[in-house]
Amino acid sequence: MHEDLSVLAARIKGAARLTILTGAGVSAASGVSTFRGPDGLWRRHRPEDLATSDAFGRDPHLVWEWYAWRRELIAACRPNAAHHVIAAWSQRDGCRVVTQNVDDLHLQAGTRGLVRMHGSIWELSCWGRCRAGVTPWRDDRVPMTVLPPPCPHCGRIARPAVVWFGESLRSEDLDAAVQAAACDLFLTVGTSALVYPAAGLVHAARQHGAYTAEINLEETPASAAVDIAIHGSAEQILPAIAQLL
Ligand code: BJW
Repeated sequence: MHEDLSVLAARIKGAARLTILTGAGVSAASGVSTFRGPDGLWRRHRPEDLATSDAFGRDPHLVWEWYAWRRELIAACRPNAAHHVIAAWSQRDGCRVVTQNVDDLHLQAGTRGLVRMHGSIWELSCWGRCRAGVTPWRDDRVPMTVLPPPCPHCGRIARPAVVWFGESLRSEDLDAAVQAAACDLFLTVGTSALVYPAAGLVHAARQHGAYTAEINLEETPASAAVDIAIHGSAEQILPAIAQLL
């Protein structure tokens, strides 16, 4: 294990273009639930009931109750050691951080130039797609007293500005993520590597000739594809690597 950490540390030191892709595992030590796995959100709820536009169209109140509950839980969470190490690395020229997480803990930790592929649970947009409400606005009120909350521009209902299954990513976020895959070192941390297009980025990076690495508690579909897979928790492995730099 120590040898793997030294190898990865040397690669990080030498990479002019470092891209880090993160998933829910990075926020697990902060107390934010992951989606899959024994305690994951999808063990208790079916994604198709809560994380699709069809579900929202059927029952916006139910979907909003779930998001309001998650916002309350996340509001009590703080960035952990993994977020802080990534934030420090993000200050380097050529380092890009792409996250699937909607909790904004990377931003709280001070990560520079973050790409949020799946949006933010702290932003809303207009479900009716009114002209002003297409651009997400910040709303960090906790608890939410009126569900569903109204769009402040047109009075129709607002939705969480997150990306649900079957929805396209915002083109600027997708473009930035795809560009970030053109790098020297691609590090994927704490993601099950099941959800596309994020899961395809490691393969794109390989095609660009990047050295690829994964940090995860367990094997994922990316493990066999990367140059080095380190099994362990992000909040322990990343600080250990940072010490070696
Ligand atoms: C630790 C740890 C610790 C724990 N340390 N590690 C190509 C092939 C097949 C399917 C598709 C495809 N292209 C598109 C699709 C369809 C779909 C998809 O990917 N489906 C698959 C599931 C099969 N994708 C989409 O629909 C996407 N849209 C799209 O592609 O648009 C174009 C299109 C439109 C129409 C048709 C076709 C294409 C959108 C995906 C949106 C995902 N949205 C969610 C919800 C966000 C809002 C919310 O939070 O409510 O995003 S789903 C959920 O999964 C969330 C996450 O960001 C995402 C990824 O999860 P993540 O982060 O990997 O978490 P987990 O829980 O899965 O894994 C945690 C990992 O951490 C585990 O491995 C643990 O071991 C590890 N871990 N503790 C280190 N301490």
